[in-house]
Amino acid sequence: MGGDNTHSGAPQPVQPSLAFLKLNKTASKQSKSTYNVVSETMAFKSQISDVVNQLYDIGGLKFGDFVIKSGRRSPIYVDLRVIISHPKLMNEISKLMWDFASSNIQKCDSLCGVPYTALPIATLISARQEIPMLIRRKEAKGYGTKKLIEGDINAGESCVIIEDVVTTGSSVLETVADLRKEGLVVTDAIVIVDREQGGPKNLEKEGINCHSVCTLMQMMDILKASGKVDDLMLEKVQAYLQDNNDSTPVYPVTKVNKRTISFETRAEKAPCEVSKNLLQLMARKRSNLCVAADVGSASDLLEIAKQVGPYICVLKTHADVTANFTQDVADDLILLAQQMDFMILEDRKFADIGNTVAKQYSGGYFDISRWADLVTVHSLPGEGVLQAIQGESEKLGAPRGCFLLAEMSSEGNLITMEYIKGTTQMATKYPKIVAGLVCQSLLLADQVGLVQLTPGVRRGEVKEDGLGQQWVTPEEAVIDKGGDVIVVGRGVTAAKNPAVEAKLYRDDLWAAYEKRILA
Ligand code: 5IU
Repeated sequence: MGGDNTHSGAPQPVQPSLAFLKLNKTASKQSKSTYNVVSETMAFKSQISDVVNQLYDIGGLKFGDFVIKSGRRSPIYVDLRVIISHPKLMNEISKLMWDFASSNIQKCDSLCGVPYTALPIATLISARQEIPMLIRRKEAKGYGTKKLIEGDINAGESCVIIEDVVTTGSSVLETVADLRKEGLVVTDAIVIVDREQGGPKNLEKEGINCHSVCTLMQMMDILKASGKVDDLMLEKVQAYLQDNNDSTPVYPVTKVNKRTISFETRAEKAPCEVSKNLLQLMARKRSNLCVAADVGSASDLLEIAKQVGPYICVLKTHADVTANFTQDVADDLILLAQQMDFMILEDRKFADIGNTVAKQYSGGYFDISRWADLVTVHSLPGEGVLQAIQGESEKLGAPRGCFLLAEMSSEGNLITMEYIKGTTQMATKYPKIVAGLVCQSLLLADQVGLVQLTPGVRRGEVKEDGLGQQWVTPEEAVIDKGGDVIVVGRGVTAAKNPAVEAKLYRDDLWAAYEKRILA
């Protein structure tokens, strides 16, 4: 319909569809008496309360300490995937969502559920209301039509998004972006739970009205009233929301998103010479693996470097855990790095005043700036640290860079949203010396030259080390967390054959990166 304008250049009026007429019928609800509106609101309230209680009972709402999709920690986990095993509840939810939101939606020619949880919900609404459905693939097919959107697409027609949970709104925005690319008009999203972390606001900025059946705190109040959570948990969730009320979307739609851009292209745009070189190296060597060589002796360090050298883009050292780490050892490392094409990152985590950091960085026992291409730096003391590193590297005349520490992988760390925000602001102020961020979630998505270094990765069943370290899989680190360079320590160094293990990690991590840039 939309593209068939052969007779005149003027846009054709869009025909009102059956669904539109149906919606207009529901829209007339707005002229009801106040009594009806009040009783309807009360009916909704009791239905919402009933659904929330049932969701809790089937394990869709869990309390504890979780890492959610954005990579952030949360005391509550909303996992509505479980509803597919409870068709009656799923049906109730789909009905409630539609009844709750439809009167406030002007036009709906089609529905699109955000994969995967919302797909069956959208299907139920589609079948009941007789509104056609579209499906957005998470990955374009590798064969045949390579279509991202399945179903009849008529450019100019409207599509309403169906989603289970909205946090920052990034998943909805990804779907919106793909639908809009096809010429569809997307102005509304119906969601079950708003986690109150800026989602509706971010959606509004992109022209989407978010109709959420309930918020996280409303859900908490309902569960408190039924005795399913106590005051302590209520306070924990409240505190969590206060700390995580950032409204910066993780994957902004209108801006550039480095997540899906190749390392080659990002290298071209990197303002920091070291990150440019690193991104080029990664593309050339087809490796995004960094091995953390926290080993006790200089001979072990050199041996590990030799074994993993062919598979890594970066070797991460902690010179202070390696006995006999002399400048000769550093020279041997430099040689290996040149021969095998990798960079050296000393994970020193500088955290003092600039004047002291300058001395710790250049000179002293380790004379780090002489041999390490990169170092890690805490943002805690303020900009003086970056000025110190930049000043020393200028004196040196060799390309040097640092990773600013924005988030940590360890459990119970005290980093807050405010701290992360301050750190990212600092990073953008020093583009020449800051090669990237150490983080657990995609930050500064539009700063394509900034490399994201993500530690806390290990394959296997064990997810923690008993001393606070938390591990995710290689795929989670690259795809869910947006990591570019992935740090693996014991996963490689404690293996029987570090070379074999490094190769396996390299292959998995690179495959995940290739999958990510195709998404
Ligand atoms: N490291 C982390 N988490 C962090 C930061 C650094 O694990 O948040 I900042 C370092 C510590 C260690 C390596 O050198 O990364 C991870 O080693 P394992 O893969 O063995 O846990």
